[in-house]
Amino acid sequence: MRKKIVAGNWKMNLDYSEGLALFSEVTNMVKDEATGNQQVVVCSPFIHLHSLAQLTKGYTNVAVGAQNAHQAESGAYTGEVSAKQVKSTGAEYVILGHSERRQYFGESNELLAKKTDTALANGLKPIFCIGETLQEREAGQHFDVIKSQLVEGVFHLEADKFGQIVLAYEPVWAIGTGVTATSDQAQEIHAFIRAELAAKYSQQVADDTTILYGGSCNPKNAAELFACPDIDGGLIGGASLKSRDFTDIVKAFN
Ligand code: 3PY
Repeated sequence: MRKKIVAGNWKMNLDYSEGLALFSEVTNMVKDEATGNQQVVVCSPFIHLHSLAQLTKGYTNVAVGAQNAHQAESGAYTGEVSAKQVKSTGAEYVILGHSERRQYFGESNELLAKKTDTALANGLKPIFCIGETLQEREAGQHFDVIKSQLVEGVFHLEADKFGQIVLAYEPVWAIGTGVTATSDQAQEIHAFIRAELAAKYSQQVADDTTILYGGSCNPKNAAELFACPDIDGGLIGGASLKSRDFTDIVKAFN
């Protein structure tokens, strides 16, 4: 059975002590909420990773992730952080291909394919983000855009790697805008992604892959989104910075 995940994306927020304080609050509040095959993941800035990973000890359903990692194993890349370094903090996941990285840092599908390989080779589980812009949706290109992000970003992988990958559909027009895709719009794309996985690999791979929805997911809309058959949880931006809201989103599984 595929995992259900609520992952927080703190983005470039919270200083060191604020991050630790929020994480302690969140773990206390969610520890009895995420059970069985449900997992809570907090993707923090690099500065918090090691300390947060230490704090997850004792919680089976809480894990930590980074928000990026470099495609090279190591080397002269001033200011960058490698997948191996992320892994050494105790982090389990890494967000790759978030639209903010595609947009502000020019990350292409080709680069993201390399980052995915390096992350997997170092034992990290990528949360691989895909999603169309408003312009692309209005031009009716959203299915084509999603398909090429899948084909160029992750479809070079062997089927068995999909046990280590989470996909996240994040329509760019819903990120940080307060606009959420309706549950019908989100479900339509999630079903499409699953059908593409089945066509490329197998129905088993499609059924076993966790696909998250991201983009202004909040305590009010989470339950309706998570009730959709192909939506397996959320990648949560702003609401992950408030322990009560984040916990309420985790509770929306139940
Ligand atoms: C958002 O919800 O705004 C996000 O970008 C989640 O990654």
